[in-house]
Amino acid sequence: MAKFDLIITNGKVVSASDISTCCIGVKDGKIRTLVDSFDPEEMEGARVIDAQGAYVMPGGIDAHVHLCQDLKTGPHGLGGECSDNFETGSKSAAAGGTTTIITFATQTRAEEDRSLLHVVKAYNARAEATGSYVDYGFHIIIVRNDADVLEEEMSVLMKDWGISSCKLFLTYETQRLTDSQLLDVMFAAKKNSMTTMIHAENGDMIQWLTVKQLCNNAHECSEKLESKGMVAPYYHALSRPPLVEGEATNRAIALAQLIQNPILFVHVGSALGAANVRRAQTMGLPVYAETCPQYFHLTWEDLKRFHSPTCFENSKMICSPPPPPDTSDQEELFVGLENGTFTIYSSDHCPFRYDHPNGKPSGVLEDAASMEGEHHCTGKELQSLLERKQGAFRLIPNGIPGVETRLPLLYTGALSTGRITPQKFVELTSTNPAKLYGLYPKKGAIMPGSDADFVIWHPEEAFQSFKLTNDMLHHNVDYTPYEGMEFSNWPRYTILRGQVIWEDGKIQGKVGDGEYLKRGPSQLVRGVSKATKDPRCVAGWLYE
Ligand code: DUC
Ligand code: ZN
Ligand code: ZN
Repeated sequence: MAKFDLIITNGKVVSASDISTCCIGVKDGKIRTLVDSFDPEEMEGARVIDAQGAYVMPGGIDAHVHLCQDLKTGPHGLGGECSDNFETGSKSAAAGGTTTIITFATQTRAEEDRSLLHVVKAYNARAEATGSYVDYGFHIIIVRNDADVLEEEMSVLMKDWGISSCKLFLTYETQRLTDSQLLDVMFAAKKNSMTTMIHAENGDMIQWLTVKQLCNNAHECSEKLESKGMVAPYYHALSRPPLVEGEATNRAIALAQLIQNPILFVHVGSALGAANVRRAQTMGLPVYAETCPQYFHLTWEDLKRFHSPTCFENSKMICSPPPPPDTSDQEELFVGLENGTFTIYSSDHCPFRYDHPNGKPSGVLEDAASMEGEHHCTGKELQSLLERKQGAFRLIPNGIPGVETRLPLLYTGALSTGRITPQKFVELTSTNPAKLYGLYPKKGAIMPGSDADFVIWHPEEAFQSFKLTNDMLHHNVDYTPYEGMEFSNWPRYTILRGQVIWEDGKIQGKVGDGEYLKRGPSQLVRGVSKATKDPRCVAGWLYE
């Protein structure tokens, strides 16, 4: 019997701390050994991949992916249809070097969604309906604070499902929690060793800046974006200036500090948000942050790129929080990548089709006021309708695709340019997500005993940079926000538990190869510093 199933030679093997030129032996889906070289007889019967001097990294872990999810980001619970299911989304992940994704089971305020266990079972059925090309786990989004449910079900989610993280919103009419409700859920999370993920945007600030209201004498206030007719997609960014994230991060940090709850800010997109996180970390608080490619590769300028008062095209760039105003903000975010402010780098893949009635146009089509006197339409008619409706950014679902482009964008924008080291690349994209979400060292490591998940890049000197077009991607979305962007490398092989699932531009894996991952508590969170136990800041007695 062959000693190894797979051998990788001639790689620059990168961990979160080191780079070594060595060979890797894999058997039964696990890494068995790292050695200088193998004897010829040890290699008999094994598939040998010659990495040709390229980087060999642990497979990417994308801890923020939306698949098969009801995404109600608009007013009155309006939202689009998530266009990727587990099959298409995970195929796209594999083609972009990612071997593990974590997606969101989502509670709603509907009565049947009171039970989190019900929500997770229903969501799991969606995953099982197709299966996945890569391994996957779930976060849970919690939008209500029912005491009995939190008391009885959080522990079951942890124990039976290995769901060790929950996401909470400070914005969106149908999802946001008040400060007191946030404390309720955070407290339950803390008691169950679950990591709390926070979407930090101040919903009231957004609403106030955007929506026309009746002022005194029943006159409409004329100052707000919608009163001034500033409703094209570009104004989505003006409705969410960096201060919106700045206020919400500070508030969530204070709430979490009060009850000593570790938190992770998802999709941090502003220099101000990053600075608030940094300050909390310097105080010794267990505050972590995620950022995403869109905050390094898009700015307000991109939202203006096709901008005209009636142009819907920019809906392709609408995500929340929006991209930062300009490149000076991006410079500060790059510093946060290198200095540890950002713990993880995820895609926030949130796929809506552009030219589809259930995609980016869905909110406009569903909104009674917008559609008064109109008939429903598709295709070309749809575009002209949307232009007449001036885009109406409040009705456009928030989110852009990116699970496949996540690693190549970081390679091109930060590793190739020397802004981050290869080790930092691995830390942000694989090792830290594994530790933060309780998957380490099964995932996120190249060590004997770890799952044999790898992304192997092209040797740099042999790779011809190229311009991306959406038809190269595998998601079920009809656009990429990075159309035409030049890429300096792309994953050559993606390997899941010893099996090559992507090779030289072709999918080799099968849907169903991916397995569900039960996760444990965060392995990053440690004790809190003495300073943070001061009763002037912390209600430590809660735990006595
Ligand atoms: N939050 C996300 O995490 N993704 C897309 C939309 C949103 O508000
Ligand atoms: Zn969010
Ligand atoms: Zn998201």
